[in-house]
Amino acid sequence: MPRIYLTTPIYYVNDVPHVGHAYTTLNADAVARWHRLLGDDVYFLTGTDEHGLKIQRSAEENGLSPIEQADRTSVRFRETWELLDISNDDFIRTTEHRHHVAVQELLTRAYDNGYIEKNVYEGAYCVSCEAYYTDDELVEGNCPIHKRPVEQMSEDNYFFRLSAFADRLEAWLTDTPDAITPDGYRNEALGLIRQGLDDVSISRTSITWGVPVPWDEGHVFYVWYDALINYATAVGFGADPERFETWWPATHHVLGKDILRFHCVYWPAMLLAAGIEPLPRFHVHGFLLVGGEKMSKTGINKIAPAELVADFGVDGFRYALLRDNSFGPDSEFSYEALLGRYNSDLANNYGNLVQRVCTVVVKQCGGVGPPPRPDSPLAVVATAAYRETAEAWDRFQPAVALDATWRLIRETNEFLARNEPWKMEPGPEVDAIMGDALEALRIVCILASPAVPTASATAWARIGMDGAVGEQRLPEAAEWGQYPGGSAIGAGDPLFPRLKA
Ligand code: ME8
Repeated sequence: MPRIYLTTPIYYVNDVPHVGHAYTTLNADAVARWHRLLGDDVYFLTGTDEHGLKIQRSAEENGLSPIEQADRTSVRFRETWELLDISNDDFIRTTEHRHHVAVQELLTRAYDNGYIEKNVYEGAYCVSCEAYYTDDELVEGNCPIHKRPVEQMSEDNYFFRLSAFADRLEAWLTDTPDAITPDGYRNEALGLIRQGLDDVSISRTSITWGVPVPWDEGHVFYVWYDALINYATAVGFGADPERFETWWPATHHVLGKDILRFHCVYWPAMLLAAGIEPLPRFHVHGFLLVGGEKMSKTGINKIAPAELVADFGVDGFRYALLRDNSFGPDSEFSYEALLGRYNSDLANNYGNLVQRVCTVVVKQCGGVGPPPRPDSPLAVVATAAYRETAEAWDRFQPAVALDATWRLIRETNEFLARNEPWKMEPGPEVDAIMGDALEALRIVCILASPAVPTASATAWARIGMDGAVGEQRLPEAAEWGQYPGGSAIGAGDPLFPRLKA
């Protein structure tokens, strides 16, 4: 059975999630759901990153201990993912015992292999990034990401010999065209490697909130080198070698471009240092911008997912965010754009199709769904829509996949508008048209379910289909002609009521 292990970044618990975090998690969730439809064995992980100076300081500001801060905020992430119907199989917290074991095991292997050594570190540090910057990476003396002042730090550190891996990393990226998608980000990672890789400091003595270095008490691992290892922890690294070997070759990491350097350069090198292969695959997206600025926890432009769910519903928010913001480039986020998407694609198209089909079948076909015609003009449309949808999910392009699925919705609506079955007398002609429309709708419910799982389940039941829509198996279930005919069709409230501006 094909297998896929999908991960999101583990988010910092200094503050609650915003729409930017929801964007990453939703894209990963939709891909996970697509792979379940394919019958693949899926393991989908998300979680929270709880160590380091950033968390220690926000705890102090809130008058809490670091673990209290982590407990309170981690739960806010969990609640948000429940609200958004995220289908994760696991939720990891870096403060868990299983994670400490894995971090110590992986880094001890790298140490034993001679890739970690002690030295003094001095440099400019951004607490928001939890990262050191060289002087030429700073923008007017500020952090290039947060545009805020950096701090000068000096400490006795353990260093990871990143420089030893430059050639192997370059060979990996040139030999594996789909190692990082979209392709522009692979070029970015190659650029970073070709610029030259310095060794990096991976431990701190100035803080205690972290995983202790097992061979030198008084040092804790620096937050990034603890955090990245979560991906290995969750599939059994250091505890269950058989489980780890089952999942690791199928690893796909989903992330924003802000953390590309850590994921696509440092993490593969760490894995090689610990003797772990094959290297994972990476799917990188750009920033959601508000007024041209990155939506961020420290900015004033952050929006809570719950605010949008209140207006659009869970499925409405899921679909509009996924469809309106292509995976890869930066994307300007706007409420008006979401509203436009919701009304055009959900209220006027998907919702309207369900409503129309059910109403006409109730009125003109006695409430019983007729079977489709094998030679329906919609059959070729459905076949092409499936092919394009599947191909786009496979390339990790949810927005493109949904566009292809929605073409089948639009064409089915146009087919009905052309034939006007609502004006016909009951009889074979109207039955033929409605059988075709029901079959197209059956396929749509399956293909749309990764983005709009609840509405698709409702539509599935309304057209009289048995079982769960999420348990259908592709590609067989997308083949034309399977609508059984003879099922009772139910009418109901609009799935996506039209919203006013
Ligand atoms: O970096 N647009 O956590 P974090 C799109 N703990 N995506 C956004 C976004 C935006 N405006 N803002 C945030 C960390 N994101 C580390 C990760 S992983 C081992 C450790 C998303 O809470 C995007 O996925 O700062 C980005 O990479 C991530 O949140 C950063 O989350």
